[in-house]
Amino acid sequence: DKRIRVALIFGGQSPEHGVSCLTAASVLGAIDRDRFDVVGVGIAASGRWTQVPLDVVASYRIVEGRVPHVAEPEHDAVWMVGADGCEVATRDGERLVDVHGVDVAFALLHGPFGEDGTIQGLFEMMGIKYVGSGVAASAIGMDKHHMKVAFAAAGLPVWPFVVATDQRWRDEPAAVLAEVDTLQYPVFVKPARGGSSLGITRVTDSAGVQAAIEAARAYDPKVVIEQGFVGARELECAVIANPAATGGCDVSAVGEIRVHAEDGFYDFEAKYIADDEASLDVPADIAPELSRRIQDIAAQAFNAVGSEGLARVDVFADTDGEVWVNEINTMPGFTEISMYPKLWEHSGTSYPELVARLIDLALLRPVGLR
Ligand code: G1L
Repeated sequence: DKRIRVALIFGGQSPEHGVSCLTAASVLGAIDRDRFDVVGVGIAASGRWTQVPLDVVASYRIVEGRVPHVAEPEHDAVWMVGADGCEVATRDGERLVDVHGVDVAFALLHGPFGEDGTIQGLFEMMGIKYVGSGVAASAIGMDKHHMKVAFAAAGLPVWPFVVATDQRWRDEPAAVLAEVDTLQYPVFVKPARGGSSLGITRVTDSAGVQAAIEAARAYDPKVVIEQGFVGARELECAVIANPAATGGCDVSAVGEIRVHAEDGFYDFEAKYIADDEASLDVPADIAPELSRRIQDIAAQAFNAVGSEGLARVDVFADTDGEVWVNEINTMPGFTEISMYPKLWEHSGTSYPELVARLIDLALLRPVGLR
């Protein structure tokens, strides 16, 4: 068997465990099995790793509104064997299954306290190539504070925000609240490293800020408070690395998000699970110059955080066509119906092509220092 062995890793200890399983089923359905030999590696809610048969991965779907999950293993744990026989053993394994000679890992995981660059670090130590961003860019992409710092340092336009670190919130909450008051309301109070919309509150006046910060702190001790953008258009652009291209990446057509959630922002369900297309307009109905400006900002944002492989960049535009970068997602929703694949589909790259190209990009990268 000369095929390239791909470990498809999914589940995990994050609120997006089920989404990750659905994504694994999507990727498995699109991967070229003549070229790639896939091994399913599930991380159960307990954190235990287990090999999952591919027919089980293929069967993951929403049943009566419930997302799938990785079944808790009874005995299994997975050893992954990387370059030069580097191994990783995971928790509580009694009977260990060997997953030998993984050439490339495709980890469909993210979340606040686990996969924020950490699994990429594991791959680095094992000498396994992997799809997507490296340790630093993955961590920066999970942290709205560090992300904005990287954007600002690269000279990109960033909309006003305030950071409430744990230390500062405990030392001088009044100073934080005063700083938030320099923003215009409404503001959005968010856990800095939340991978989803959990813990986010829209606040319309200063009276509500403290409670919203406390609510966000239930998810992450670091909180960012972003000035709301009344009347802004929310536009998105997908980026994929292309070592041969000027700037090192290709950009997709620009899409526009139309908010239809009742509470006025794009919620968890709409973002990851909704199967209607009402949320995305591709291509966005915007002037060609605005589209080019957004694509240019997307490519710069990709490089500002040092992303590799892929990223989705979200921006705000006002009625005069001025653009601010809102955020980068180095692990964007990646089912066939997610924004990232949809943006590429409208730009002429199919979902199976995307999957193959991402794995090929991972294989191109050297193992070790980059
Ligand atoms: F590996 C990639 F390609 F970099 C990658 C990793 C993770 C792409 C997309 C994702 N996305 C997800 O894992 C998720 C949004 C489904 C979170 Cl659970």
